[in-house]
Amino acid sequence: RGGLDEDALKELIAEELGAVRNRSLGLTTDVLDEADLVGQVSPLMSPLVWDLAHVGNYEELWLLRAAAGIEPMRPEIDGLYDAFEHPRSTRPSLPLLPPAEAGAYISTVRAKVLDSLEKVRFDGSDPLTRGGFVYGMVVQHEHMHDETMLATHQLRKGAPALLEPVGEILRTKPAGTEVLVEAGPFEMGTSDDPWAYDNERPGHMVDVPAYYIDSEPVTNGAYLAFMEAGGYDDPRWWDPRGWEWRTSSGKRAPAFWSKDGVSWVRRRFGRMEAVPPDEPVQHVCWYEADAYARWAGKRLPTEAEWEKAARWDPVAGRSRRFPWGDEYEEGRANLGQRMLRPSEAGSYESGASAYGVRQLVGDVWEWTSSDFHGYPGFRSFPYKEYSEVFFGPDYKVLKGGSWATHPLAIRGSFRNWDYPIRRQIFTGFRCATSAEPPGHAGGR
Ligand code: AVJ
Ligand code: FE
Repeated sequence: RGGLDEDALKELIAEELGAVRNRSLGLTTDVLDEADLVGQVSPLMSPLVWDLAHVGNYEELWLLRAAAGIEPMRPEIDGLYDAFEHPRSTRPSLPLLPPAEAGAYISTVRAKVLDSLEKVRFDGSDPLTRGGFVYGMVVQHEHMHDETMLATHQLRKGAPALLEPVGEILRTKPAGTEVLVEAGPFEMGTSDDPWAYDNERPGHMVDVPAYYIDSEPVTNGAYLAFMEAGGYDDPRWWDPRGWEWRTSSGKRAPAFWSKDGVSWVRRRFGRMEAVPPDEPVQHVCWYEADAYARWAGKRLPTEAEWEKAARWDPVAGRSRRFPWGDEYEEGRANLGQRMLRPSEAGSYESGASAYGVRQLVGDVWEWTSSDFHGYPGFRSFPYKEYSEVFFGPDYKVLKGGSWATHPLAIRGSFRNWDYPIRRQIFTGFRCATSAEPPGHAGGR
């Protein structure tokens, strides 16, 4: 992106559009039959054929109509694929394009996009097209929906549809240590990342008191200790709304876990397996993460604490794009659906942040204690419905991306958000504690 001339950037965009489309097809029409594509596995998720046509419709709205000034192809279907007009639970009853028609529609859109790409100027005064921003937005959007489609696959019952790639970078140190981040300011968010979303902007200095943060995500084994200590039965550990969720839902384990005799097993993409103790726990909601942290004598990190541990380089006095530096590098994080699971906690030494904290990017999204709000000076761009309409106390911020997140759709400044009861996403957490202020008797 930065440093590329316009032609090279357009070539990269065309390549990435092709790559993300291959990924989308590999999660839909390449691997599932018509019934699986139009069916709904949960009221929380869209039928996969909705996601497929929706990414094409979004691409038509932004890259054909807005960026290239091309007339609407099928304005009569816009409403069907407007996420605000129709909540997920209602989508299977809509007159959606059947899979073959959806496939034809999105590939026609794509052909017109590639055709118009050379005519769109990236150096004009319009911030939508400047630096190729809107193309980056559309590539990221399709990758985000691919991760959502993976969550749909995970919820789906029946024979496995996805092949699991092999090859894993294993941990080089045991989990369970924490790192001190000294008090002081750091730059949160960004003002110059060309494909950053509005909610990541503007970059601004935030002063953070000293704290300790876990050097890896909380593992299944550690979470199991909380379960075995009666954590799900003790209201002391739970936020009052969390206790309400706990008792009304009847949940007593992460999603997809069940007991097989005396041991815990999980269903993962249609296969049953023992719960691996050293893997980061995933499919826990914010209330479960919050309760675990309190039981452990800790708390969830704030969004600022998470981001400082991930991005701040105290020697250079600047924030990095990724924990290890400014460029994405293969092998430093478990991203992009290389596997269908997180790597063991303690892996990716080469992906550690300046503070020595591992797996902040990749493996599992991480719950933070923070509500989703705009930064000081926030300006919605290019549309309010991407993030601004979600600001407020209802959503908690998630950071870092998961094994299912594509590298182009994640960076240290990226902000995700969801309701505190949600468990179908690929989310875990790590804990933090406040460090004693200097002069405080006792210390740690
Ligand atoms: C940023 C993941 C919360 O999936 O609801 C997709 C992304 N925005 N289409 C979502 C999004 C529009 C969004 N999240
Ligand atoms: Fe969308």
